[in-house]
Amino acid sequence: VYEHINLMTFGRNKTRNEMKTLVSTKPYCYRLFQLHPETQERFAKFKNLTTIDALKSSEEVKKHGTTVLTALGRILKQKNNHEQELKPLAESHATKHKIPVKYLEFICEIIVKVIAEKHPSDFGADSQAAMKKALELFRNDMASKYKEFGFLG
Ligand code: CLN
Repeated sequence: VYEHINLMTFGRNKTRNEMKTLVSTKPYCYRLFQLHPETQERFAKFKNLTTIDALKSSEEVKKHGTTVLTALGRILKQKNNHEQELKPLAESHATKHKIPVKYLEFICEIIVKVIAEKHPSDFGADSQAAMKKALELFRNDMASKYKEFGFLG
């Protein structure tokens, strides 16, 4: 994600590591779990984290956030030629984790909101719109692949 944002003016003068720090991964996870508790139930490994403090201090949550954002960043960098990256992700989320497309909408919305809140002057309306569009394309392709795997999400 940070690499994609980097491509879009935000953080133009920042190094990759600075961007990593800026786009810290945890707020996405606990915001998602707070707003949409049903999403947390899909994670056997996070079931014991029942308070916001437990979520905030969990190394596992941090690790998973990095896994997700790294995968998403890799996909966005393909600029829509992401068939190869997307397929295994769609397969696992459709057949193994059974994640409705609606949940993907939730997390995409939160990703844009968290970045916008944290960096209001750098991530303005244009960047937000570009990011939303990119995430929408990602989601649509995930939904099509879901169907190929027989999951109607
Ligand atoms: Fe996810 C695992 C990327 C949204 C639920 N997810 C993974 C893995 C990713 C990954 C890479 C590890 C490999 C694998 O199983 O496949 N997830 C993403 C990306 C997005 C994403 C990219 C969207 C931006 N994932 C979601 C949610 C959904 C979910 C829509 C619920 C809330 S957010 N994902 C899972 C679950 C696992 C997983 C349950 C398995 C976690 C584990 O037990 O290790």
